[in-house]
Amino acid sequence: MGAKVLILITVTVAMLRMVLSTSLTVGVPAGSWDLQTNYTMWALRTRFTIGDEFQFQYSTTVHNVVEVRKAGYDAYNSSSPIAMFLTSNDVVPLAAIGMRYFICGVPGHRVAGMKVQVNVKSKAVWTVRRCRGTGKRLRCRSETILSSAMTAGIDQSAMARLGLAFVAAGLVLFY
Ligand SMILES: [Cu+2]
Repeated sequence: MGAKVLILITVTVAMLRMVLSTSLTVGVPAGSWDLQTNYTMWALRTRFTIGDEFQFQYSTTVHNVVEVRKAGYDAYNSSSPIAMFLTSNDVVPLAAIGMRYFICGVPGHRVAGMKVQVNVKSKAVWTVRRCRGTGKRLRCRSETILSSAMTAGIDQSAMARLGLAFVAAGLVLFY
């Protein structure tokens, strides 16, 4: 009994971790990491939540990705970068709350618009708990609703209504 409950909870937590982090391909769906995409518009349409990750996809013969501080971003200066990415399929975890600044390090490209600044925010998750029954037969169900599902290109109805059952939680408490 105890083992089953533990397994169920472990699986649920694993699912929750998968669901809560979103991989955001920079520029998608309207564009990519290129000279045409308007990253100001892209950033406005996208929510950046701690635990998400960026994917920069581009051709290495044409572009790269440089993470800089605000001063470097404002001055279009990539001379003292925080990090450089050159693989053409770079994954950048958004592991902390706060502003992040990325530019293309190829001369002329950042001036032409290849720059994006994002504000990474904390997760906003509501948990609704409903219980049925009384005493030892009390069964509770928690529904987790994400507010960080408003990312471009993601089916909101599928993401926002993600409910995860914790039916086992009640049994753990009362047996
Ligand atoms: Cu470039």
